[in-house]
Amino acid sequence: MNPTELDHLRTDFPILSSQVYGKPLIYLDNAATTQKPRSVVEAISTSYLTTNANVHRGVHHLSQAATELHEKARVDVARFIGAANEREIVFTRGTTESINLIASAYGEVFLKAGDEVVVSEMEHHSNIVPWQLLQQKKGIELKVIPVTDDGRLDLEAYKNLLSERTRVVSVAYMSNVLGTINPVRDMAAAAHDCGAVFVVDAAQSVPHLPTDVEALGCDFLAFSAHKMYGPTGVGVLYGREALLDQMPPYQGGGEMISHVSFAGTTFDRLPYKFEAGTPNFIGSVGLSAAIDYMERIGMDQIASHEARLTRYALERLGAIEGLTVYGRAPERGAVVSFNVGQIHHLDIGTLLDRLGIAVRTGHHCAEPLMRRFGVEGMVRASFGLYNTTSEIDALAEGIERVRRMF
Ligand code: C6P
Repeated sequence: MNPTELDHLRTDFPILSSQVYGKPLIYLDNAATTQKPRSVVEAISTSYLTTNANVHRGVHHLSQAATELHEKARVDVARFIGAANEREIVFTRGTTESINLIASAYGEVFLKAGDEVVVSEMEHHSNIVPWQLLQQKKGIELKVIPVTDDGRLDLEAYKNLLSERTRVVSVAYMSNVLGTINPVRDMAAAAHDCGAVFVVDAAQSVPHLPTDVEALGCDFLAFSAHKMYGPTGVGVLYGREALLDQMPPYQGGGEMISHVSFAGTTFDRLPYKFEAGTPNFIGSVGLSAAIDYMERIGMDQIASHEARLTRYALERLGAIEGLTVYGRAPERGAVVSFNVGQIHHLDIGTLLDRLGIAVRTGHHCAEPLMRRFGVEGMVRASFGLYNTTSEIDALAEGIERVRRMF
């Protein structure tokens, strides 16, 4: 993307030209949630204004129009991530719900006391706590892949953790703290060799890298629309059809049944078996518009723009006296986490905010990883397709200003 293209693209996001405390907004909290382009907001408002009706239920025109849009979104998602068909795409509230669904429904049928689930030390709490809940319910064991000093997964340790007791391996494709891109394809192959299924938490990778579930060889993959320029409240669970078929429903209610009687209930076909209640059919349309937006720019183009930004940020921030960057993996995405000397991360975030710069501070929902690096929290700058190198210059200058205040 050249500067003119980037300037033009930024006009798709009206919020980026707003001001905070009289300063131009510099939004560097994209790993938490991205801003939305006009086309996504318009798709949502057009749905509400022209095709709003509950899906899968009505014979009337509006209901059918809404159903068509909702199901088209499923087809778009399937194509976007290379799924074999749309029966493998379950709409959820987001990554968190997708992983809870796997732990609960897959765990219900396929896991028993003594079976092992492998996660890593760099996981978001969403990929730890659902497995701990299963541990309490079923007596499974949780094994943890350690993280090296430079922020990679220790792959030797991973191989040693795998055994015939391993039933599930669940790891992030890209760390929300270190930016590390994990070699999930090779890790999936190793998990399969010992008969385990492989789950990918793709919350941070889907917005930044092309995704192909077949090439990755994963069995499940989870992500959220709001981190990829889409709306909040909708996300995706991809699952291999053969596995989803054998799993029991996650929740009961309308939409997910075939027939209900007090003698017994039968469940609907895939993917509806996992979608109890009125789905977020406006959200799915927003997600479809977000995919369309990203595809029009091109995932390769997004990835290379963000790689350039990340390299530049590492160079600029790395030159600041007393600044420690966490994570130095060669394969990494658009996230840079750091601390500056003894200055509290919250103070840095608060003072940067006064300069109009939005970053995230704290444990980033990854407390075990904070413990691994011996800190309570970090400051995190995370980039999206609309960020610029001059915003990174402003961040670096802002950090220098903060540093001089202490
Ligand atoms: N990370 C961040 O600022 P939800 O909340 O369900 O959309 O996504 C959860 C989640 C799962 N896995 C990873 C790797 C994530 O980064 C996130 C969300 C945000 O880092 C909010 S804590």
